[in-house]
Amino acid sequence: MSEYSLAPAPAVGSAGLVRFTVRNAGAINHEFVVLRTDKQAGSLLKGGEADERGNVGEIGDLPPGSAKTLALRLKAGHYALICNLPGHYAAGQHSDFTVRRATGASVVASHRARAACGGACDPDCPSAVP
Ligand SMILES: [Cu+2]
Repeated sequence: MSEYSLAPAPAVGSAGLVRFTVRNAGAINHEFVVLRTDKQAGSLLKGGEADERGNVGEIGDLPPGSAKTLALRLKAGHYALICNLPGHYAAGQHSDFTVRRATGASVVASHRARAACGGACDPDCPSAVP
């Protein structure tokens, strides 16, 4: 992120543990908020700030030049990544982020160790499928 911009690379992740390493390349403080929402990241304005409904995690004030990592267990779906410091969201500091349903061998492997969960470990756990 930089002044009033936020650009995740890649903009797509897989369900499960998603690690965001957020670097503030700007000259002023920013923050990083992850919202699970069906709305587009640019359609959350409520008054002067973004509506933070669906907040699943955040990094508070991130000083210029610093980086922090936020690890979140995310379900498949659409997310908005925003900075909601006063005026920043309205200035365009937001981005869409998609989490795809995890599929294939990696999921099977990660869930094999807890095969007895019956799907209780995670909504996307293949064990939940009859
Ligand atoms: Cu900001």
